[in-house]
Amino acid sequence: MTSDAPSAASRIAVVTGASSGIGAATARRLAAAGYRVVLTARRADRIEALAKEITAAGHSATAYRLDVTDRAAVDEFASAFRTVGVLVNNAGGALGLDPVATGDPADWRTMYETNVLGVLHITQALLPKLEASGDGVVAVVSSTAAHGTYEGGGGYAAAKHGEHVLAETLRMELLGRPVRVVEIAPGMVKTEEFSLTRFAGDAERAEKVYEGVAAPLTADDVADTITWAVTRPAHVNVDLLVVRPRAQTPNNKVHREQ
Ligand code: 8X3
Repeated sequence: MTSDAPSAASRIAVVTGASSGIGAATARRLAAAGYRVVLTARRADRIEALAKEITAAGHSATAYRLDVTDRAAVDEFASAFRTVGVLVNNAGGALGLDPVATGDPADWRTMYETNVLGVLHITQALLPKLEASGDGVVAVVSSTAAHGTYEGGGGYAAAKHGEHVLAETLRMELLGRPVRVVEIAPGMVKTEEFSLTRFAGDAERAEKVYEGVAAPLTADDVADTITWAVTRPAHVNVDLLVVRPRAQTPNNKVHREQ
């Protein structure tokens, strides 16, 4: 590392959506890298258990129940900090796989609220604390759906495109200030909940998404790229990192073994 690399030790990393999947894996990795990790999610029992696990492993973690779509709660959460080193905007997700012609507007609204407004709320609330750290990093976990679309993906891709634009714009607006904005755009990641949530708990349909795919990305694969990106020296901004499994190429094509 070069001399302008701040040490992770004693720096705070806030992770949203830390109750499972990419968020939980990222919390584990950032804690192992020396950050004092603050886990946030709506499900308190999950993040409390994870904080215990991380602490038992000799690292630092605390849990704070938070719904990022609740602005008042986000502002109260942010008021507890003087400085924050890293914010990982991971909370979000997909609902449904319906064509534009029949998609449920309520699903579209929820996806916009979680994937865009949730990121906006907590990023706005923590921005002064990130700047005060002298080298803040805002990581935005978007998706390959932030950079292209596919049949049935209209609502999710629209929200993820919005999240991408938020990150891109914020980076421009922060030029000259000590805050980096990093976007990680994962493709197919097999987590315990992403597809299950998308298909309202239909396990069979969720499993079919990954059928025959030898090795979709894991949550930890993505956590590894996030951790790498945010731990670069302070003058290095990884603007956008697109990560997919080898079995997936752009245009939503997936290799499935027979
Ligand atoms: C997940 C990528 O292709 O399932 O963010 O929408 S995709």
